[in-house]
Amino acid sequence: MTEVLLIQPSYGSWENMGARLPHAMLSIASMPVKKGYKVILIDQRVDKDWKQKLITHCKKNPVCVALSTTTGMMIDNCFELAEIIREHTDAPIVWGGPHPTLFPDQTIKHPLVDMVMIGEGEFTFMKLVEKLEKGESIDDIPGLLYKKKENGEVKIIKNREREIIKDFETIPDLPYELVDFKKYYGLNFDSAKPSITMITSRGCPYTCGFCAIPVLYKRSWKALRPEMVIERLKYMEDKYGIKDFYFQEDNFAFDLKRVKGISEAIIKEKMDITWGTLGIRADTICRIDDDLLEKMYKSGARQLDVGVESGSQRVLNIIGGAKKVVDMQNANKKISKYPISMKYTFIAGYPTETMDELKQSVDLAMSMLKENKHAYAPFFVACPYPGTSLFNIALQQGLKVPKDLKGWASFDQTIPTKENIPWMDKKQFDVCKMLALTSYFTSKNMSVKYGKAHMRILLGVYHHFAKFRFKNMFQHAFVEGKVAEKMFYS
Ligand code: B12
Ligand code: SF4
Repeated sequence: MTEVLLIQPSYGSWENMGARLPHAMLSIASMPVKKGYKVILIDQRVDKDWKQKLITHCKKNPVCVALSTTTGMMIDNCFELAEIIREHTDAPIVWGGPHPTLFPDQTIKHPLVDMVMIGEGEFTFMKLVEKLEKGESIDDIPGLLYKKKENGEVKIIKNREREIIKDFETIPDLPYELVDFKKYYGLNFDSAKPSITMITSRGCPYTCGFCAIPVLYKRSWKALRPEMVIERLKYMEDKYGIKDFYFQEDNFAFDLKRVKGISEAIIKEKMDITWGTLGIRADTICRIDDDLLEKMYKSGARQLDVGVESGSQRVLNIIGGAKKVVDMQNANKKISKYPISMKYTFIAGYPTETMDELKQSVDLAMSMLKENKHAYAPFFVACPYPGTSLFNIALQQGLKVPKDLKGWASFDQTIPTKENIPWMDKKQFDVCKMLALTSYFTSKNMSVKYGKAHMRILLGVYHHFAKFRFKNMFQHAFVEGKVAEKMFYS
């Protein structure tokens, strides 16, 4: 049978910290694998021989080759891959993921793109594979853009729009056999226990101004029922010995009945696991009663990530998403009784934020860290990613928008650049960048979490200095910022 080739491109600097499972690729592979297709997944991030493998499989003339990308430097990595693919096969190169979904018409125009798939790929990619293999017309696949040759001319065809998938359980379990678990991490980079990311829900109904999720998933939310989550957890534990799970989703706890069901079932099944999640809101934590909190802890909850964003209610109101400072404080107080690692993320430099308001964020972070010894509070510089209302604000403020797909490759805020944040003056920008680095080391929990032994010692010493800088917003002679950029991003 002809192969289906999926390539997970590198993210760039993020790999310095390790790689998580390639969820997009595993997810779109799930149906073809179930139907018996020979699916090959090459992960540029973790596979040293990726290039040789890519050439070998391209030479076998696959049905198509799939690439996935967010906005930013990943696009350049896709170009590198697509050039190799072009050289060795005529198979169509299909692009998907957040960036092509936000800019389908612009993406398809690039010569290294043959097809663009908008939005969730599971069902539509399956259809595409089947039709391409049978040589059938692909003009009834919703959400697909493709190039068609007619009378020697290349035309761009845009099929009808597609709908959001309604039932999450209709997507088969991921074909984990396509990857080598040892190359990935979940909750902690150096966890003694085998640890992996898992996704049990998708989407979020809120509308925070910096977040693309409401646009990508049209404010929808869907999830696996607790029974299904447990079935999948048990499978992972039994088959692969995984003991540590990180639910990498946007709003894991949107339905508290579901969280209760999952926690109770883990306890009932006597599963010896720990878990954490990326998606839990502070107001949700405030709604959790003591009984459920106890059950969550007993079932293994050990890391919760909460988006605090700002210590100023005025700024929170501008961000949107119905967040309240008081909820952050109450949630922290409630959870501090448990040895659960809390990651509180803040955004520095949102439009109209004053230095005083930024200081309110610093003070809130410090008070939360003081109250909860299991917390850490990383700051990020506000970045106007496309698909967000923050992006529209940036446009009004004169943000220069890339004109084509190549241009978007340099729109990467892993290291924030002043040009992409037009509302900020230089002084505020420098302070925000300083906070973004020092916040990581202000809490000892964070400085000991990552890195090898010698790095930990070094970071342990730096912690005191970082805390001083952070607390006092002291940006003067910030040489370590330059060192960090060189170490991690060059
Ligand atoms: C985990 C995560 C990370 C992790 C790991 C990423 C990973 N996947 O391993 C880390 C920490 C590295 C990370 C970093 C960043 N991230 Co991030 N991340 C996420 C998060 C929360 C989950 C990603 C995931 O696993 N999704 C699950 C999979 C199944 O969904 P998916 O990738 O969208 O794929 C589906 C469809 O898009 C489609 N599809 C995808 N690819 C393809 C390909 C083909 C051929 C087809 C047919 C379909 C298809 O089908 C899939 C199944 O339905 C998402 C939010 C989200 N819910 O997706 C943000 C998100 C992707 N990140 C985002 C951002 C902004 C960043 C950073 C820039 C943050 C920063 N300031 O540094 C960096 C950039 C990294 C980079 N170079 O790309 C934005 C991207 C917005 C955009 N315009 O691109 C998102 C959407 C978050 C948001 N709230 O807006 N991120
Ligand atoms: S609650 Fe989280 S996922 Fe939902 S819109 Fe806000 S930031 Fe995005």
